[in-house]
Amino acid sequence: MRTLWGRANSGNVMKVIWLLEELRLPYERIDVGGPFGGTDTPQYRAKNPTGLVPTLQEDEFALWESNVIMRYLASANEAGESVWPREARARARAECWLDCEQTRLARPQSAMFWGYVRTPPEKRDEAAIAQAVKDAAAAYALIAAALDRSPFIAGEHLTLADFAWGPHVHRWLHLPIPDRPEYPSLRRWYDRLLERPAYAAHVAVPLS
Ligand SMILES: N[C@@H](CCC(=O)N[C@@H](CS)C(=O)NCC(=O)O)C(=O)O
Repeated sequence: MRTLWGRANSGNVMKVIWLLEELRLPYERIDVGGPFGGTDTPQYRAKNPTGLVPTLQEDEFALWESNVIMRYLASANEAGESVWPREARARARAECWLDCEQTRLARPQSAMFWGYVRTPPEKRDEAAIAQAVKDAAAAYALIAAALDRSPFIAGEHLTLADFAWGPHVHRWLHLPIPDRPEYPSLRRWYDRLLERPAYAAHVAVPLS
C-alpha cells in the first residue's frame, strides 16, 4: 500500500502527485499540513521528523523531501525510466537541476508565494516580496537559458527536473508580479507542460 501524506495545494506535494499520476502508480493521499494539521503528532514525526509535507509511505517504509521521494519512485518502478535516465551522466545532468530547485528557487519562491497569496495586503512586507521576486527571477533565468537549448530542462525528454520546477512556474506566471521578467523559452515550456493531463489537472490549478 502506497500513501502520500500532504495537502494537495502544496507545491512540493504537487510534484509527487504529478509524478505518481504520470507514471500511473497507484496511491492514496491523505490531507495533512496547513489547515489540516496532523503533522505535529509523534506518529507523523516518526515518518517525517521535519513535520513538513510531503511524506511517502509504503508499508513500514517512509520517505520525506519531495525530490528524494521523486527519485525513489522513479528508480524503484520500471515506469520511472522514462523520466529518470538510468545512464549515469544523463541522470547527473538532471540531478543538477533538482538540487538547484531546492538551493536557488525554493526559498524565494516560498517567500513570494506566501507574500502574495497567503498574507493579507495590509500585512505584506513589500520589500521582502520584491527581493524574493528578484531572487526567483534569477533562478528562472537559469532554467530559461537551459530551455533556450532544449524543450525540457535537462534535454530532449521530460525528467524529474521538470517535475521539480513545474509547480513553481505555474505560480510564478500567475502571481500578480508587477514587473515579472518575460522568458519566452520558459513560457513555451510551461505551455508544453500544460499539454500533459496530469499537470493540467493537479498542478495548473487556482493558487491557494
Ligand atoms: N524541502 C522540503 C520542503 C517541504 C516544505 O516546505 N513543505 C511545506 C509545504 S510546500 C510544508 O510542509 N509546510 C507546512 C505545512 O504544510 O503544514 C521538500 O521539498 O519536501
